Amino acid sequence: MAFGGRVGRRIIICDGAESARLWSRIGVDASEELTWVPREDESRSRPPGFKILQGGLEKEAIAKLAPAPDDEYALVSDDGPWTRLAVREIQKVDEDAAILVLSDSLTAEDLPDHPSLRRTGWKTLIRDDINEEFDHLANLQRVVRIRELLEDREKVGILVQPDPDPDGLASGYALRAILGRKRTTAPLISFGEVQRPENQALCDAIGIDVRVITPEEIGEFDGLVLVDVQPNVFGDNPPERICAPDLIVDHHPERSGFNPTISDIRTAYGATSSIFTEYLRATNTEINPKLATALLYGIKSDTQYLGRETSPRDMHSFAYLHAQHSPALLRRIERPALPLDGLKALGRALAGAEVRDGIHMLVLGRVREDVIPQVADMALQAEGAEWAVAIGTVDRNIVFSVRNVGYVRAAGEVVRAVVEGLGVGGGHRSMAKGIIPLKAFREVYGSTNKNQIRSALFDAFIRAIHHADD
Ligand SMILES: [Mn+2]
Repeated sequence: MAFGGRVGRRIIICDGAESARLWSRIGVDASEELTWVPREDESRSRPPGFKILQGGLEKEAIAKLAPAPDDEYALVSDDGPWTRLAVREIQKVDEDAAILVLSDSLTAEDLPDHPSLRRTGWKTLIRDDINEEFDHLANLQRVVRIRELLEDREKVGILVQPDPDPDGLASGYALRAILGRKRTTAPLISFGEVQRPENQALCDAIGIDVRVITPEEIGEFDGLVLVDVQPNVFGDNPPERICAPDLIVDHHPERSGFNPTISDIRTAYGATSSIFTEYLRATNTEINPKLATALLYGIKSDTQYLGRETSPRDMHSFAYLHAQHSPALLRRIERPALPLDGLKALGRALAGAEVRDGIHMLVLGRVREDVIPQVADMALQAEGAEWAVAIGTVDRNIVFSVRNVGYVRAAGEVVRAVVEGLGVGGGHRSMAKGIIPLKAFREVYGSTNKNQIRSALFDAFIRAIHHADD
């Protein structure tokens, strides 16, 4: 049996003129053969495009439609006995025919047993689409107001948080597209530069630049928008201009005491990028592959790949963007090119690799910081590894990235225990990062050579991982 593309017809059988007219309104598909079974009082009101099945469904009526084995059927009716009869008549010509019942009032109990039968209702189908359209409409209205508010401004500053993350960067980039502005008239601004390597990779891949400004320079902008951030992030006493911006679009818990002209704060959302995806869709703004990739990455990183605080809205936007994004660009962002000396350091570390007590620890020596998390990702693939720890020296710090298989103690907790009293660290269930100043490490362990780092951190990880069992 081959399940190739079907070549059969769709035979649509409507119970009465009303259901036939409903079908003809949704548009007639060339592969559909429309059949109308008149009710007693409506023999003269044949809906256009419909064949008539005179005399009801009895007396081998279905055979008159010249059914073939590949044909599919739809029965449009709210009448139980009519539908049961229709199914039985179809079974006579094709015992395992595919049958769709379109009805809002019939339930599974009203329908006969038939293996390939599905039921759905017009109202459910249309209701979902109508609700979605109303959502688009509400978003459209918000964007219309935002555009009106900002259209006469010469220079709109799009303020993201200091050391902006992918969600903020993508949202700011999307807002500029929605406003139809260029980087000169709507620059992304921040009080701190983009620091994390993967965020820098996003900026490089997409072509996003962030201008670092001082609080005084806020005065150059006659329009100010806060994206993925609220004024409280800028200290206890943020500049007055920041407390009364033109617009705030964010998903963090709503803070009071500020006076934006317009605010759209949706705390149920996992990412501000999802809000901007809705704005773009509602206004039919073109989402090119770069923009789609940036927003997709924004949602992905803020929700830990749709795992944390993700709403169905984020899922919807993610699925929509996924169809438009560039996989090559996304790879460039998520897997930044490794420098050769980083690869050589990895080679040396791998030469002595071992998995002991479920921990695969690789000590890289001095490397560029973004090499460390990439090595940790890879190291978890070692046979028997439940934990991967990649350790490198960056500036005056020991920096390490931790990954685990997910069903062990949370990585963030383990790292906090490891760095306690020595440095800083934290993270989530299966990913975490720690930083210990070389000076602090030397004070406790005497030396900072690779062997000392390996043995001291290995012992600390063993203690932290098994601490939860106490
Ligand atoms: Mn965010």
